[in-house]
Amino acid sequence: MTVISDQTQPDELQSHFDETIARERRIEPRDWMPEAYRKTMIRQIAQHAHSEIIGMQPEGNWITRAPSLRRKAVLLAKVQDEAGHGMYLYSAAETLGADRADLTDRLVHGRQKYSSIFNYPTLSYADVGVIGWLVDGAAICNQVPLCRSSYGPYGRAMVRICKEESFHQRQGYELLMTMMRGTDSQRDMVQQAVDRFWWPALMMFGPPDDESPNTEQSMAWGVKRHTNDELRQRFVDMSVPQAEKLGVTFPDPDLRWNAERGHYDFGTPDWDEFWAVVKGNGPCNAQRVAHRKSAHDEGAWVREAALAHAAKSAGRR
Ligand code: BYC
Repeated sequence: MTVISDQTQPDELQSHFDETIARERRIEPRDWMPEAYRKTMIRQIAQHAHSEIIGMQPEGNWITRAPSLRRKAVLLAKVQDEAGHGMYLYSAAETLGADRADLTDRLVHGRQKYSSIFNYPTLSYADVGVIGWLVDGAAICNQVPLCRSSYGPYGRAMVRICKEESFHQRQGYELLMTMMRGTDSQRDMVQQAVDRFWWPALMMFGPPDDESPNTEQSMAWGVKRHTNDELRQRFVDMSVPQAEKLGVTFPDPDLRWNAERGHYDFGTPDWDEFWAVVKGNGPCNAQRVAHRKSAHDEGAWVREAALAHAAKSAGRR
């Protein structure tokens, strides 16, 4: 390995970085990295952090209407976990030189993205279960490989996040199992929620590989470990037996086992709908961003008080 010092030339720094990636070692905040790598990491980590924070809204909407004290406690804990995930991820972005206040500013002014899935409404309590099962399930499928992402702070944040997401997925599935053992109208609610969330969940993995501008470079850098289509297929294969056990169907007439491929074949998501949602024109984009902005504005006094307290404590020391 190249020994790095203040006198190291740019081409040596680049080859040290390339060697680190080739050896599957981690890039740490103190290490030199190409500007494009830094930019990609900030982009992905910030989008991920924003998704966790905006992702609190669809389910948070049901906290006051949870059907029992137990369900309410579980949902509160889950939504708080998502806030925690957002915080680790903003911290990881800060290790790359990003400023948290600036990232939030970009989010609320529509200059940075968050996951398309959170722009769909939650119309019944079954949606809470379906989000846990399918949305957290898709998130786990996407994020477990990210535990091996080449950027150290991101990979390490992912380990803890995935542990919590797997609890979230199980609570969603358990909620749905309970509803499926209930009345006909509860079973209908579950099926309707599955019908509404199945395609948006498949879109969480991003556009098809041949329309994904970032995948090739991110794979070469070890930022992403699988392509969007590979993970989407893995998710479909994993979800079909779970749906059968639950007693629901997916709204896809082309979904069937392909023995030759050893995978399920499935239909094509509506990519026009995906891009419309990503560009800000989904059913709830405006509402989600406006809510985030008002929470941020109303929390200004808390941030100011915390800063004043920190300055006073430092003065006393
Ligand atoms: N929604 O070249 P591509 C959670 C954008 S939170 C919106 O394939 P990349 C949870 C993409 O950013 C789950 N935008 O991009 C929380 C790019 O635009 P820019 C969040 C999307 O980065 C609370 C363009 O489309 N998970 O689990 O290689 C409650 C082209 O795409 C989406 C993460 O953030 C989308 N679905 O791959 C419950 C995981 N897909 O930036 C649950 C980390 C694509 O060039 N992120 N775009 O302007 C990733 O793994 C990758 O960033 C993606 C996209 C697979 C999402």
